[in-house]
Amino acid sequence: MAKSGKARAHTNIALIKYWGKADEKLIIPMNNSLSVSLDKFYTETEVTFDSDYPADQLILNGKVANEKETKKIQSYMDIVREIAGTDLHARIDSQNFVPTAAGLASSASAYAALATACNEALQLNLSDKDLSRLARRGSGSASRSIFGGFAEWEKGHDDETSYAHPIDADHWEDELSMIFVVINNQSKKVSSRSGMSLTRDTSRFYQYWLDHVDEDIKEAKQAIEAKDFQQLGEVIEANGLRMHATNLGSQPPFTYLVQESYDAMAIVHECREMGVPCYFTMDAGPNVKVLVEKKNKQLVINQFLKHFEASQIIASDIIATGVEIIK
Ligand code: 2P0
Repeated sequence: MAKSGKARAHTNIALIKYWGKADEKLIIPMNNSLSVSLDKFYTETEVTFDSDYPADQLILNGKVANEKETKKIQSYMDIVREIAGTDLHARIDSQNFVPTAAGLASSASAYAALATACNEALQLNLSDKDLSRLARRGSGSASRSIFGGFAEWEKGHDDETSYAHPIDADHWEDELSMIFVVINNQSKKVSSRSGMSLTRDTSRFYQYWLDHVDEDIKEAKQAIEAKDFQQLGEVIEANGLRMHATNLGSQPPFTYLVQESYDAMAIVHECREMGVPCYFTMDAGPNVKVLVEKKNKQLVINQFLKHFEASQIIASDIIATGVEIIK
């Protein structure tokens, strides 16, 4: 008899970054990270286990996935099967909901949704902590997408101890938004997986990163507790830039940032000079994400619209709730 489960998970953006693994296979990070989950970007995944299926099959946005994507999912499903004590194969039907085809689909929402759907289908009754651990095995940032609002991924030291938990912000997340400045990158993409690995192994600045990231986590948590937007903004902007600086110290050096990324950062500075607080962060690509208080969202969007096309600017609120089962 077929066993099915369907779940929705939202993507998250790290405010204090995960950059480098201590264990590549188990996906144990070198440092703690802290994120917010976004309302507008999410993945819905239905998984059906059936003894009639000879192998796992992945359907992505209605199309059979390519060999590389299918192989990655099959390795992940081997982990699920081991935990569940089953040898059933599955059909995985996954839909990404992003406002434009701007490359914002993320492995964070994908693996958080898949882990949750598997938990439901196989009736594993995993706790949020164990769900976060299971999502982590697919992609590190997915450990944080189990939760809404602010979440911290504790690096831990092994499979048992490395998982995320929510940070209680007393509903402060309801007052915040993130503005995405979508910048198309013509240059060859360095995946986050290979970028963080090269940096950990070769960057002359990596030890400095490790030595200071715990201070950033502590300061960000203090700012959340105090609902101090300026304090949070200053620490996340510095942390993001420091992550990108580690890439410049790698052998060979590389960067994800392009001229338009710097143009967007300059607009954030201009907004601050106008007395509107907002702060940027960038991940393994050229897009710039701007954290802003909801009350100032439109002002900041208007500043960006003077320099960028309307199609390049997308705003999302922060979602307070975590993964959901869809019946
Ligand atoms: C983050 N990034 O904390 C950091 C900041 C990108 C820059 O997590 O190898 O897809 O699957 O564990 O989670 C992107 O990397 O990497 C990421 P894997 P993942 O959000």
